[in-house]
Parts: sequence; C-alpha cells; structure tokens
Amino acid sequence: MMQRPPSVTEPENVTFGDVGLLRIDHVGVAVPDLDIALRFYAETFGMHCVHQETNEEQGVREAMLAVGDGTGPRLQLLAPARPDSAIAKFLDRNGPGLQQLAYTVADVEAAADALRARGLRLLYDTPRRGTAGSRINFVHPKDAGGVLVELVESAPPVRH
Ligand code: V0V
Repeated sequence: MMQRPPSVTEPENVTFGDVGLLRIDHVGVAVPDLDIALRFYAETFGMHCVHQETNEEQGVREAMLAVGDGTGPRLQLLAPARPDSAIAKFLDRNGPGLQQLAYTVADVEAAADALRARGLRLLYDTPRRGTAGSRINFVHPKDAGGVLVELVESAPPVRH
C-alpha cells in the first residue's frame, strides 16, 4: 500500500497562488567590495556580470551575475555604498554571505497585500525602485523563517 510521505502537510485555508510567486528571481549575497567579488565569481565559477548599478536609495552597489546559459535565477552581489545602509549593517553583524532570496511576481502590490493578509510584515507601505527599474518590497526576515524575502516585479519591456 502507498504510504504518504511523513513530511507532506496540508495547510488549512490556504489558497495557493494568490501571492503570485512565479519563480526564484535571484539570490542576494552581501560582499564588502563589489569589484573584488566580481573578479572572484568570474575566476572561480565562470559567472559573468549582466547588469550593474548603484541604487542610492538602498545604499548599494550591485551586480547581477548569470549562471550557466543565463536563463535561470541570477546571483546578485550587494556591496555597501554607504556605512548606514542595510548591507553595511548586515556585513557588520554577519560578515559576507547570503542576505536575501528574491521571487519574481507579476504584481508586487498584490503579492504584498496577500502576504499582509496572512499577518506578515512588509518593509515598505508602497513598492520601491529595484534593479533595472523593477519594483520591489521585502518581507521582514523574522516573519519568513529567518530569510529576508524580496518580491520583484520586473520593469515592463521597452517598446521601440
Ligand atoms: C537582519 N536580520 C536578518 C537579516 N537582516 N535575518 C536574515 N536575513 C537578513 N538579511 C535579523 C537580524 O539578525 C536580527 O535578528 C533581526 O533581523 C533584526 O531586525 P530589525 O532590527 O528589525 O532590522 P535590522 O536593522 O537588522 O534590518 C534588517 C532589515 C533591513 C531586513 C529590516 O536589512 C532592511 O530594511 N532590508 C531591506 C532592504 C535591503 O536589504 N536592501 C539591500 C538590498 P535577531 O538578532 O533579533 O535575532 S537592495 C536590493 O535587493 C535591490 C536594489 C534589488 O534587489 O533590486
């Protein structure tokens, strides 16, 4: 007789899908120095940078690295642009390492509302500007199992 795996649970009153997570967008790693980290990831893992920018509001210098054929989730390197930034604080407390897990969503406001309705704290009342014109919000890590969860709505494609 088939036995149900003991790890499978059936949460009650959960409507799957209304948060609208589409896929893992990127994993964010805090690094003290962006240029040194870019060189390390290129020389060690053969990853190449597909986008780089400074986000003044977030106080970060950041780079997106493609993995393999570049169609999957990316690695985001995050270096502090000023000493009072979230990344500087993270580095002071933890040192370099995994800082966030980001999911692609179609509608960041709808995703944030669905998570608020479940009692999770979103860091911003309204979305802020993320990489490459995306709109972003975050779930407080204390409400998401110790993981800083980012929601990313990509910028619409540019029409020529
Ligand atoms: C803090 N904590 C974390 C954490 N940061 N836990 C897991 N992952 C992290 N990244 C824990 C910390 O160890 C404490 O635990 C507790 O949370 C402290 O909470 P708090 O006092 O409320 O907050 P702070 O001051 O430590 O700040 C944490 C938050 C901050 C998450 C609120 O980093 C923030 O606002 N982050 C969102 C913005 C951000 O990360 N920007 C940089 C990436 P104990 O000790 O109490 O147990 S910008 C980006 O991703 C962009 C532009 C993009 O993707 O497009």
